[in-house]
Amino acid sequence: MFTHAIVRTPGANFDAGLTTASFGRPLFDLVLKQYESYCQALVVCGLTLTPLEPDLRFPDSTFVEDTAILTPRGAILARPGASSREGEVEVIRPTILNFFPSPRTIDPPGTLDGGDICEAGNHFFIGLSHRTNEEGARQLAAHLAGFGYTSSTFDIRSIPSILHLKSGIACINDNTLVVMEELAGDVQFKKFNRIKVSEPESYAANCVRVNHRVLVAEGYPQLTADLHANGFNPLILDMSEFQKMDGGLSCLSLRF
Ligand code: CIR
Repeated sequence: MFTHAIVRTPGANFDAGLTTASFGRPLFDLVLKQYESYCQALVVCGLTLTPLEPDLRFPDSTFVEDTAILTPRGAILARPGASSREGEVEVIRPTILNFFPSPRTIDPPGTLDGGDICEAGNHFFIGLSHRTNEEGARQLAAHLAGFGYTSSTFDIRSIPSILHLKSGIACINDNTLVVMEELAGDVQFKKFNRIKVSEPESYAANCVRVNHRVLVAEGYPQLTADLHANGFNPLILDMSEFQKMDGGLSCLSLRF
């Protein structure tokens, strides 16, 4: 069970962040409205929020997930692979220290975005992406091993439609993955119950289990129905403005 989440309000220059999407510019009023609904949803799921102020130096800094990996046994500060985001870790460090007094770090030349790390019980899948390199993955695997967790890497560099591993996969209980079709057949995922997400709904694969609910993006009826059919309780949120900046549900919070 999670009890807390760290979130950061989007800044007025949110639309200056990185993106590969071609859905147009985000509408800032709607960004804030969707962010508020997201925060309310976390509260409905039983979490106490630590809300951080917008930081205009870092337009992508509302995507706090990329700055750290928080586990029940300890934290690791990430080292984002995009140079415009590197400074976000120093900014969030004091907040993480309030909850995790001695976080491990990812050091140069390692790079690692939290969005590439998928926790599946005591095992972690580490995505190798255009943000997370082999050295970052190696350092994280060593830290996780020190905490008593296992890990394995999964290379997504040849899959242009996803930025991070968790853009295409979510673990919603120890035994169940929501996974986009392109990844679903991989041998690493075969021992899990897999709820497959077809190509037209692939954005929705970035869903998040938060205690008794699964947060799911609005507009993806097949995945929503499949979650119900598998005994999960989806909570639907409009994510249109975050999708314009390559963001999804998991990236907007650090949950622990
Ligand atoms: C970026 O490109 O870094 C941001 N615009 C989006 C980050 C999304 N983060 C995530 O999926 N964990």
